[in-house]
Amino acid sequence: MDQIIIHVDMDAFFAAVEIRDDPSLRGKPLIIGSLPNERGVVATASYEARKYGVHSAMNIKEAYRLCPNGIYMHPHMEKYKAVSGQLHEIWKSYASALEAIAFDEAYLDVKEQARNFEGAGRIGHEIKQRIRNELGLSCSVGVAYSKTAAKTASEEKKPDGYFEILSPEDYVALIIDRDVRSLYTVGEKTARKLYDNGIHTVRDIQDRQEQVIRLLGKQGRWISELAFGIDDRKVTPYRPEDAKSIGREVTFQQDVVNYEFLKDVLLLLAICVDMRAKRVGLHGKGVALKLTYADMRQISRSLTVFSADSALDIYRNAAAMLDQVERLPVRLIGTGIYNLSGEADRQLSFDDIFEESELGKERELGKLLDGLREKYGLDFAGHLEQIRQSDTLHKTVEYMRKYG
Ligand code: TTP
Ligand code: MG
Repeated sequence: MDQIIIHVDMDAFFAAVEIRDDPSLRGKPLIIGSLPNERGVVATASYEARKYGVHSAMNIKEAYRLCPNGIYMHPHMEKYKAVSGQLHEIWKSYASALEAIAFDEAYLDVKEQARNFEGAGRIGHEIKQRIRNELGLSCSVGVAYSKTAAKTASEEKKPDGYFEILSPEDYVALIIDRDVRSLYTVGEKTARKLYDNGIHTVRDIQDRQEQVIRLLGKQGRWISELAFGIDDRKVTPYRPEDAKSIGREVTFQQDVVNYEFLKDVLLLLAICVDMRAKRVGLHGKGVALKLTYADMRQISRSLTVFSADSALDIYRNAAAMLDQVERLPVRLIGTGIYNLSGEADRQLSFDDIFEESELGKERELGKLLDGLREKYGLDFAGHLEQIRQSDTLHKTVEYMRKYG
């Protein structure tokens, strides 16, 4: 047994913190996000609200239609961030490596501390107990032999859950008849490709490995392995606050409401970040997006990726995260990479998985820049080196806004 991994995920995190701080909310359908009369989406909902069908990322109007008697509240990010810090302190004390993948969610490598799965079970229960006693919150814990299995385990008995998946055989037995989307990295797009070919369940992937690999290239190989419970990814120490990162941001002279324009800006920022990373010889495994809204509220999103070794990777991931946020006027936007290391991940790189060559990425990037040139009448490709300078970047962005 190479690894013993615990995955912890807080239950209805933002909502749970609000309920803890105002017990009169307990037992009620609580929706954190926009208010029904605003534009925007649901960040999260209490389990009582979920019974009405309300869920994260749902349009707030739709949530209100389903749950008109719910209590609607804006998020208090500073408060959740503080709780996240307290969670880290607890988690850290049990792990030789801690990989925080969100405010409320982390992988812990507990092999040294636990020695065996019984020990890991004790640690898992103790973490739940301490989070309840010290922070007044509930979480779900998964104990497993791999990251994928640990995440699946923590979801299994949510909320206030505890579950173990101790071998690839147990993992496979659990998921074999589930939809292909229960496999890590299988999102909507990949799933559709599989469905179109009559591959619906994990069992189908097992039975038709060759076809899956033909269809999806190296990603196909990866998900075929996952379908048999194989996942050797290590817990990579990461704590958003401490991580070394490379980032670029711009503050606009006037708030921006056009999100397509924000994406164009992200492309330039991604190029700057990538140039810097290449210059210092660092590779990133996470992409972050940062926004300050006109009301000074700041949000950040981050995503662990297999590699962020090209401007295109950074841009695509940052743009995808931008698609998820509340569409309010924006004062500042930034993107960056984190989880830096001097070596590209040889185990499993983005290229291995998606079989997209560096050349392909360069071409795609070229196309995107051509798009900008047409839209704004600026020859970006020839000026990338200058755009790297903060002043020029800022001027370019303001120019684009005026003439776009
Ligand atoms: P999740 O862990 O996905 O959700 P949750 O903790 O609210 O509920 P559960 O784990 O019990 O299913 O996300 C953690 C927090 O991140 C969540 O409380 C709010 C925030 N969030 C958003 O703001 N937008 C989103 O689309 C999602 C998924 C989460
Ligand atoms: Mg959660």
